[in-house]
Amino acid sequence: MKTLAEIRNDFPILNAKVRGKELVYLDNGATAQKPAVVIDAINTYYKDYNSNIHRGVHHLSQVATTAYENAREKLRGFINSPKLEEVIFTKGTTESINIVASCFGRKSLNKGDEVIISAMEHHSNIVPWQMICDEREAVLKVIPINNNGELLMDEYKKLLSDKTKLVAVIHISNTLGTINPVKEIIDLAHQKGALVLLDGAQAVPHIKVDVQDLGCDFYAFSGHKIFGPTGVGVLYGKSEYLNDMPPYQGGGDMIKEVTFEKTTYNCLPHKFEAGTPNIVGGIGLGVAVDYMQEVGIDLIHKREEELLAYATEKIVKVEGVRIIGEAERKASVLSFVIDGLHPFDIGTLLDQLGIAVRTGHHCTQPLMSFFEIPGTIRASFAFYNTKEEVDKLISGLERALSMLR
Ligand code: 7TS
Repeated sequence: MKTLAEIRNDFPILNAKVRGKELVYLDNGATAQKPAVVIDAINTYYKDYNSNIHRGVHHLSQVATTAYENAREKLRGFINSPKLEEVIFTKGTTESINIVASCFGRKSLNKGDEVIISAMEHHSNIVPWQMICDEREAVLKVIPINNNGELLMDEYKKLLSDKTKLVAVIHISNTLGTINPVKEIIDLAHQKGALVLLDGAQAVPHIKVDVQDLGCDFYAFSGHKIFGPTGVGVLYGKSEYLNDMPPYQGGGDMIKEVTFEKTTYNCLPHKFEAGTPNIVGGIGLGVAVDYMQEVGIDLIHKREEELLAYATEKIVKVEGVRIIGEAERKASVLSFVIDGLHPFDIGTLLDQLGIAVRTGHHCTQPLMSFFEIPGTIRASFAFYNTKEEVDKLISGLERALSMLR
């Protein structure tokens, strides 16, 4: 088992100085830092075997293809997908959700059909559904939440009907940290014959995700939030549904045969992977999930739970602080507001101390309206963060308060 010091040593950027201060990186919800093994893998690809993949007879192309397809297998194992073909490489969560909204929607949504999302969705799990519902004359329904930031499951049950075709919900909220009861959500939807997509962008960094155990039909996540490169992510989907959906984009790689009269499409996963993909991104992401598994998801979860408990206990003692998101089951996301002060001003002062937090609406504007706030200050922790960093956040906040008040 790696010690905390060893873990921190694996991430070169954690030794950086920002504005002359030691970096305190608490913006992991936006993007996580990268371990040296991932950075090295990217470097090695470009130095030693940069080449386009699939159908290449030459050596480098074969090496790159093998590395890319090995990475797919690693991701399959990471989420325990039963079939390799059900793991589609995308640009990230946003693209994964757009693929399902667009392709499932065009095939299966008709006038009067219903799609259910929740009040705590990221914009990327709202807007694609608004767009396709608009186009298909389907109706979008929203599961409400309580003041702690938990879904009202009784209301969800009332929304479900024979008209419900798909339920798309966030697994863990990026703004509130709420861990949603997704198994129950899936079971209830399936009883009505509706499919379920989970936005797992904030879940895969923190907890073990097993798509077979969950029973979801689609699962979307981004590589950059799990210590991999930007511009790559995954859409998991059950092959029976992916096979049934039309392709997302047309182009190279997604075809079997093209004539001017008729084109036939490639098998999964290639049908949804038109054009040259983010080859180095996929390879880097494979290394990132290897790294997470080496550290151990259980250790990651345990360390983050401790950090969240420690930070929550300390922050409630800061004068005027109100935590936004007090669900019973929470991941290591701590959003808060401070009476009379704008989140942006606090964020700017913390930045002067080398402390990186995120301020604003976190791409969840409907949630901000619900809580009647302009935004929050959000500290989001990864397993490489320390209690000393939490202490620096708290003393930074106190300093900011004494200057702003
Ligand atoms: N879904 C959730 C739950 C997210 O947290 C994010 C990004 C996305 C989808 C979109 O992911 P992308 O990789 O496709 O952009 N969330 C955040 C955040 O909380 N702060 O910056 C980005």
